[in-house]
Amino acid sequence: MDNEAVRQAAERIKASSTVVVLTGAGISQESGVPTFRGKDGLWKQYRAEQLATLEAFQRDPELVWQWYDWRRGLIKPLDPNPGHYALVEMEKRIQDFVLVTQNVDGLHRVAGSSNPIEMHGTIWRVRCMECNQIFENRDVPIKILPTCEVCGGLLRPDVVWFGEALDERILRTIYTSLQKAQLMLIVGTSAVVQPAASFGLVAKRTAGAFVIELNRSKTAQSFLFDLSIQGKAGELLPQLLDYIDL
Ligand code: BV8
Ligand code: ZN
Repeated sequence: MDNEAVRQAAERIKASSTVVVLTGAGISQESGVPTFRGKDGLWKQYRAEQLATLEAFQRDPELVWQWYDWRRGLIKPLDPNPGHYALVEMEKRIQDFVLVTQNVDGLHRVAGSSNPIEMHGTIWRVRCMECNQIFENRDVPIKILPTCEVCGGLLRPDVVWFGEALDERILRTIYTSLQKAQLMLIVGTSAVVQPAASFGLVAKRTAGAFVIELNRSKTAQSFLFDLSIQGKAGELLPQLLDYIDL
């Protein structure tokens, strides 16, 4: 663990009043949630990109619902880890703090983050393919195939699939916060999936933000950022907080 880099990062965060944090699957890994592209990223030999699409769902809704049911069953008993909780504390210490997550596991909300922007939706909501009604649904197991209690239509997970556009309002909120960010913290993402993978550059280019990446390993974007610290989010974030509180 590069203590000097962590201390430097903490100094920078302490000196910032507007901070944007982007998290990916890496922040939930220590809670037991499999990441997408790591060795644990497969389910029955399928990759997320093959199942998390509208085409896959229309072709075989049972298979896609089996995958989501498996993930829901896996995630439901899991708890946030010290990395999630450190971000809850960090939010209390920073005047203008925005947390954007690519994760659909809902763990930032469980940890107590006040308003996590779940840009890819959440696995705990479903949406009717017919009437677009949205419901909170935490059934584990979930009935396969689940139907809408209003119109009887087929329900889908209320998440953003590959090839689907993100919610305009959510994107606008994110870009507005990136354009005024003094500092951006990018935690546990492989920076592969767009548009999230462009956010670090947007903050740098438009707001001159100081960008810090926390990840177990280097990513393709590490060279772009002001600080890239390797380590586990569940260890680095609490350490960052300790330095901030010094
Ligand atoms: C869109 C919800 C346009 C579903 C998800 C170029 C080429 C080909 C395709 C594209 C392209 N540009 C854009 C696209 C399309 C596509 C895309 O980006 N494809 C990728 C694969 C190239 N993007 C889209 O389709 C997006 N929509 O572009 O729309 C459009 C516009 C108008 C009209 C129509 C369309 C929508 C993308 C959303 C996909 N949905 N999730 C579900 O989850 O069921 S994405 C999915 O990947 C998850 O949300 C996940 O969070 C996300 C990103 O992955 P990561 O979070 O980074 O996770 P990963 O496993 O990859 O990495 C984990 C990292 O953590 C690693 O770096 C690891 O080192 C680190 N780590 C592990 N453990 C720890 C750790 N770090 C710290 N501590 C640890 N303990
Ligand atoms: Zn309906």
